[in-house]
Amino acid sequence: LREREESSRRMGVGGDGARRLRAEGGRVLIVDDNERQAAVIAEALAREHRVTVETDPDKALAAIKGPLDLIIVNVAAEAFDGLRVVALSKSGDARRAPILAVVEPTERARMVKALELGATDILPRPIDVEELSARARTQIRRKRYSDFLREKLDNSLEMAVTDALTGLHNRRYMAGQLQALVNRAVHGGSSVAVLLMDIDHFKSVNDSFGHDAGDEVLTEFAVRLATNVRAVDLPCRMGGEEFVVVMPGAALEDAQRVAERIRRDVAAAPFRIMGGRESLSITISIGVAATTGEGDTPHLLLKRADEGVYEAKAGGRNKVIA
Ligand code: GH3
Ligand code: MG
Ligand code: MG
Ligand code: MG
Repeated sequence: LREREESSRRMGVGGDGARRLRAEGGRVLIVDDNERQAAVIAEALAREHRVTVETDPDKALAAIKGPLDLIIVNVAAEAFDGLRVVALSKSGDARRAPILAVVEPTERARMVKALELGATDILPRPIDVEELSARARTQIRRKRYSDFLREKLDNSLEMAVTDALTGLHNRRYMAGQLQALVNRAVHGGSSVAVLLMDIDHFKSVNDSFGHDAGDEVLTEFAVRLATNVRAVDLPCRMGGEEFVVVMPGAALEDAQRVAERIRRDVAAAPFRIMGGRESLSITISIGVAATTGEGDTPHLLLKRADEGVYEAKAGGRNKVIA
């Protein structure tokens, strides 16, 4: 939950993201066998950026694996193939880092090759430190901005399929996954089972202790749920105090066993609420259904599980009904 709050905060343009964008300093790697030239470049950039120099080709190939905001490669280097460093940078962990290629202006073919291999910009020799600083700053700024956009996109994609309170998958995600799994089951693939869970007398938690305490129960329930299913299972919050676990490959008996384990784990130890000041006994009712190989649809599966919940409630709650 805390992670989620942090990622929402990171998303805001007015928050940390913007501050990070404004910060000019970047992580710069200089790959150059010409020590004097490398020193000139490093000195020009060191005031604004965090600079690392590699004059050894093998070490350079290791260094391009780290997180970087700019790689400056001397493609006119004598001791090693700078063009190879450019090419390898584009396919490694640092592939999103822009590459400034230091070139000999007379070596047109090499310059073109560097650009073809993925260099973002070129820097002609002899090095003009002002031009260098300006080009480096521009490349780093662009890199930062595209990192920012990518992170924002990742976060919003994640938020679209995640329940904000518990961090479990949300109903929309569950629906998509269940549809795909049922389709596969219908076409002769492996079975899929669902558990539908409803917290018993949840309204009385809210009525007695307030809505925030109710939320604490939901969050703690999510933890007990998620820790009692297999890694391939999909624990989801449908909304309110209703949860689903989708179990790929599970037969009805497997699902019943898991459901019984969850039911027992919830009932076994009271839920601590209000910062640990109160504790509450909670129980849940669970309906279980699995694909039959004939006429299965997500809707029918969930409907059968829901009938199980209904029966469990009618039979006194704290029960699993398949
Ligand atoms: P039953 O045993 O029959 O399931 O009884 P119940 O009280 O759990 O069922 P009911 O459907 O009457 O009440 C569900 C309550 O859940 C009502 C609603 O206020 C509460 N609720 C729904 N969503 C949330 C939420 O996000 N947070 C909190 N705290 N309460 C919620
Ligand atoms: Mg309910
Ligand atoms: Mg209800
Ligand atoms: Mg309920």
